[in-house]
Amino acid sequence: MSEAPPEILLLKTMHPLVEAAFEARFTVHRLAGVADPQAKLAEIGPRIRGLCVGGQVDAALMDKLPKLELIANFGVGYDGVDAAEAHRRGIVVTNTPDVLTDEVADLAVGLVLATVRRLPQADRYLRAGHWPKAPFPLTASLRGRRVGILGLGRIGQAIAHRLESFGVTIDYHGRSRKAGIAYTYHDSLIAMARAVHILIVVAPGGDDTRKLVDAPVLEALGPEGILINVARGSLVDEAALIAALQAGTILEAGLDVFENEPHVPAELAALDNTVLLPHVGSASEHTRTAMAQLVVDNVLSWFEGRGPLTPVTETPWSPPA
Ligand code: 8YV
Repeated sequence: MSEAPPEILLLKTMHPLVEAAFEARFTVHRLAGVADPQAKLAEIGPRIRGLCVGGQVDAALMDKLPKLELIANFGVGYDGVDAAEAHRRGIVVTNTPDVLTDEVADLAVGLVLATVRRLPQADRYLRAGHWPKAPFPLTASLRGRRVGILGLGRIGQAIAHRLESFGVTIDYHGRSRKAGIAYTYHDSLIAMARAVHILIVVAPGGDDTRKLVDAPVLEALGPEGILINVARGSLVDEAALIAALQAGTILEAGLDVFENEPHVPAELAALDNTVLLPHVGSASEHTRTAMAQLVVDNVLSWFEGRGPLTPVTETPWSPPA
C-alpha cells in the first residue's frame, strides 16, 4: 500500500497555481470560508505537516499543529510568521525572495516619479477639465535630489540601481554598512533623513523596525521631503505621517503599504499630497506566478526529502549528515 499523501493546510485562498499543484500531490485542507475554523483546526491540526500562508502564524497556531514541518510563506516579507518560534520547534519557514525584486523596485521608482511630478494629480486635473483654464502648477523635480534608502537589501539595491540612471545621489541606512557599496552610509536614520530629499522605506517589517519613521524623522526630512513606502506599513508612524502631510512639514508621500491593510485612513485619502496604492508591489501576473511557483517548489522539495529551496535566515537548513 502506498503512503498517504502529506496533509497541507492553506490559511487563505492561494494563487491558482499553488492550489492546483497542492491538490495534485497532497491532501489539502482550507480554513477560508469554514464556519467554525477553530473546530476544523482541532480536527485536522494534529495531522497537518505543511502550512501555506500569506499572513499571521504565531505560537498559538503552531500549538495546534504538532506535526508541522514547513511553513511556506507566499511573499518575501514574513513578518507575520514567528520564525524564531518556528525554529525553536524545528519547523522550517520559506519565503519567496528574488523573484519579486525587480517588480517591487519598478513600483518604487514609479512612486518616486508619481510623487515628485504629481502624476496622478495631473491626470485628475486634466480629467476635471481644468487644463483649458490654466496650466497644471509646476512641480518639484528629481534634478539635484538626494535619495535615502532605508534597508539596502535585494530590493533596496535594485531601487538604487534604477535611480542611479536618474542622476540622483544615493544614501542608505540599515543595521550595518554594506561591504563593497559606494553609496553614502548613515548609521542613524534621522541623520539620513536630514541629508536627503526622498526617503524610500524598503526594510523588513516586524518588531525591530516598528514605527522607525516617526515624527522626528519626518521633521528631519523637511518641507521638500517625500516619503515612499513599499515595505510594510508598520515601519511608519501613520498618525505622525498624516500630521506631517497635513501641516506641510513634508511635501508628499507615496505609499503602497499601510498599518492596517486593506483599510486606509480617510485622512490619507483626503490629502492631495499623497499617492496611494493598494499593496501592488509584486502584483503583476508574471511575478505572482513566479512567486507561486517558488512556493510550490519549496513545498514539493521539502516533502520529496530534498530540503527547502529558500529557507529564511531564522530557520537555516542543511541536509542530514
Ligand atoms: C505580498 C509582499 O506578499 O512579498 C511581500 O512581502 O508584500 C507581497 O508580495 C503579496 O501581497 C502576497 O500576498
